[in-house]
Formats: sequence, C-alpha cells, structure tokens
Amino acid sequence: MPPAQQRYDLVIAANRLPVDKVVSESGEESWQRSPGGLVTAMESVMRNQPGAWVGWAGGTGPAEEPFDLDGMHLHPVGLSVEEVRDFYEGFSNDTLWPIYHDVIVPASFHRDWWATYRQVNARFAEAVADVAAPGARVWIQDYQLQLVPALVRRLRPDLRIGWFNHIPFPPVELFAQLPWRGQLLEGLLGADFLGFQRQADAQNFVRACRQLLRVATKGDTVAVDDGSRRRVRASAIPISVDFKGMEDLAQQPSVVARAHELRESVGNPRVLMLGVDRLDYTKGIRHRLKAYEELLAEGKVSPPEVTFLQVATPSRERVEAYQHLRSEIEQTVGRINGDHGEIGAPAVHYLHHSYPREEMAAFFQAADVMLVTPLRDGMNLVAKEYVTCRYDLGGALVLSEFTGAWHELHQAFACNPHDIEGLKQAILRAINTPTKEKQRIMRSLRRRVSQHDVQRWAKRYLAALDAAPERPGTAS
Ligand code: GDG
Repeated sequence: MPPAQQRYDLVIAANRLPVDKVVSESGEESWQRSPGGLVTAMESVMRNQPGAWVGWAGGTGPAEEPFDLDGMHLHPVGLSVEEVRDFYEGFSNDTLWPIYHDVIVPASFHRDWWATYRQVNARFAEAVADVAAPGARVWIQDYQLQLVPALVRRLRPDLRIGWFNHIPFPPVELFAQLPWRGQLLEGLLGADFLGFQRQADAQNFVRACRQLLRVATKGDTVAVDDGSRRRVRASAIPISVDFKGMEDLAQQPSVVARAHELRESVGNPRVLMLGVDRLDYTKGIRHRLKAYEELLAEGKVSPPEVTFLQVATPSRERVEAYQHLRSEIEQTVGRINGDHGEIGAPAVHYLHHSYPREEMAAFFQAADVMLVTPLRDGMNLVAKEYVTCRYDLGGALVLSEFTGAWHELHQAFACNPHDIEGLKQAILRAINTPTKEKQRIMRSLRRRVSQHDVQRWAKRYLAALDAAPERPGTAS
C-alpha cells in the first residue's frame, strides 16, 4: 500500500479516466483532459480536498503509472484486449445496457463475459482500496462497476462508499432476466448510499432487493442481510451540466460567429432542426427521422425553408446492434434525401463525427428546434446543454417523456417518440408557437438548469453520502 501522503480523502472510480492520450507530431505522448460534466463537477469538489480518480485510460495492455494532472491524482486501471471485448463491449454494453434500457434490443448473456466483469470489478476495487485515505469517501460511477461497492467494503470497511447510476435502473420484471441479478444487487448493497437519476429508478432498485433478495426495505432504505445491521439508502439526485461554463462558452464571439456561419452553410433556413446524440438505439433517432419523413411527405415542412441536421457521434462501433443501427439510419437518411432533397438543399444533413465543445455550442445556438427523442435515457444532458446555450431565449426544445430530463423540464414540447403522429404534432408546435411564448418557455427551462447545475449535483450527492444511515434507526 502506498505511503499515507499518497492517499486521498475523496476517490472517484469510473470506467474511464477523464483524460485521453495524445501523440504529438514528433511522437511525444502526453495526456489531455477530456472535458465532461463529471470532471467539471469533481473539480469543484476537489478544490477543497485532495482527490484521486481511478479508471481505464482507454487502450489495452498493462496500466500506466499513476500521475497528477490539473490538481487531480489519476490512477489508471489496465484492461487487456479480451477484457475490453468481454467486460466493456460485452457485459457492460451488450448485456447490462439493453436490460437497463427497456430491452429496446435483446440482451446477450454469456457466462464468460460475466466472469470477466467480476475480474475487472475486482481490479478497480483493489485500486480504490490502495489510494483511499483512512475513512475516505469513495464515489463509484455507473453500471460498469456495480460489484465494486461490496468488493471495496470487504477490503476497506473504514470507507464511506457511494455509487451513482447514470442510466435508468430497470423495473424488476426486466432486471430479473439477468442470470447474475442477485450478485449485482449484493454488489451494490456494499455501498452506504446509492444515487439514481429519477425517484422511479431508486424505487425499482429497492423493489428488486425486496423481491429478488427477500430483504426488508423501508421507504428508500434496504436492510443488509450480512450480520452488520447496515442499511443502504437509495435516492434520486439528478445530474446536470456546468451551466456557467457552458453559457460562457456559448457567449464567446467566435462561437456566436460560428453559429451564424453554420446556418449559412445549410442555406439559411427559416427553421433549422437539430439532433445531437451518440449513435445509440436508445436515442430514438429512427423515430425522429420517421416523423420528419412523414412531415415532408405530407408537405407540412419542406426544404430549404425547413431543414434538419443530425449529428450522430460514433459510439460502440464493435457491438453488432450499433452496426445494424448505423446502416439502418444511413439508409433512411439516403432515402429521405433521395425523395425530398434538391441539388444544394438536402432534407437531412447527417454528420457521423464527433466535434469540439465550441462547435457543439455553436450547433445549439444555430438550431431553432432541438429534437431530443430517446426511447429511454437516464437523464440526457444534450437537452440541458441546449437550453444552457440559449442565453438569447431563442429556440424550442422537443423532449421525450422517457428521459430523466423531462422530469425537470416539463415546460418543453413533450413527446412520446413511439407515437409518431404525436411526435409530428410536437415538432409542428415547436415550429409554430409564437416567439414570445417560446421565449417564456425557454426562460423557465433555463432557470431550472441554472439553479440545478452539475456543481450543485455533486454537492448534494456527497452530502447525501455523508448523511446516509450507518445503523438501523438513523435514516434521514
Ligand atoms: C449517459 C446516460 C446521462 C455528444 N457528442 C459530442 C459530444 N457529446 C456530449 C454531449 C453530452 C454527452 O456527450 C452525452 O450525454 P447524454 O446525457 O446526452 O448521453 P449519454 O452519453 O448516453 O450519457 C445519460 C449521462 O450519462 C450523464 O449522467 O444523461 O442518460 O445515458 O454532454 O454534449 N461532445 C463533444 N463532441 C461531440 O461530438 N464535445
């Protein structure tokens, strides 16, 4: 175990470290911070106490040596080629991800994937136990690391352990399909506090414990059946965005100029509609395209007056379901453009790339209507980023009821993406509602996000972790 001065009072464990390796033209390697909401939130927390981050650095092979960057201690966990395939692409993204997202595509169950998931979770737990100071707070992130809470507790019973689920927690009827459901629940029950995006997710977890483990539950707490008389609390603490940071970015003159340029480059339409998603079957991109295609066919919208820009960021490209989705979407885009586009004026501008943050902020500012239509989404930060960038009160947000974000952003133009007719109506309402009314809606959406930003999320989470019950009768 490292000497005391190299151990930390706050330890974050997440599948990925918040850095990417970059190689300069001269072949020199260095680390570059990958900006994301979680890192921003952690920076605000770590300002007051030394913190470490345990995670995979991407790539394969033995772990790199731990290093410090921007005031954070980064502790890489290495994954082999087989582990990336079986732990990350396999069990995490082809077993858990579909089960936790309403089985939009069927889940694959393989016992060797599960064995690798256990093995990798154990490696993360050991790394956490190595870097945590006595009595430290440990905050484990997401579905890839559900066994880590119990494994850490076994190694270091002195630690205060929290876990946060970025994705939905499924209803017990779906969760029960998992052959390893009991072990997953027991893994999570190693924590003191479990955070979820919505109250319904927390309730699904508590119900799964009651029905599948037959343990006692009371309100939002679960009694642990290991002789310790511990109780674990499960509650909703919805994640958010760095409102101030993103708004400042959107106000930069270069970003404002870029937003104008983008509009011009798509032919200065009266209405520019935008979708921005990882290319994932949960995001409802197919449903969105279908609704748009029908609106075009019915003559309710037509390019170049109305046009649609879809940014589909490449994602999980080695998983079969994602390969199918990509070819289906690209075929649909081709058909729509073939049927409804003209020379120099396609009906859909489709971009399968990832972009710098500045460019994303410019896209958001350029868009009159933002289409966020997932079939299931833990939160959906894109919806919150869009309203954050609209300091001009312009634009309109069409938002699926199946996102966590909808529970906070009720004033948006709500839709059920399965109801194509309803989705078409929501799009038309977002286009046609008078500007004054749209500004009123945007003002109230922005108020919500500005008052519940990611810094507040992290503070609330850690306060809940500190206040979690240690013994029966101390529940808050
Ligand atoms: C999971 C849950 C939950 C996307 N393309 C580019 C880019 N992005 C950024 C977006 C946004 C983030 O990635 C995506 O976040 P979402 O929340 O929309 O979706 P997931 O990736 O599925 O995230 C989700 C989230 O975790 C947090 O808890 O909300 O429900 O599924 O920030 O802007 N950023 C840049 N270039 C891109 O091309 N720079």
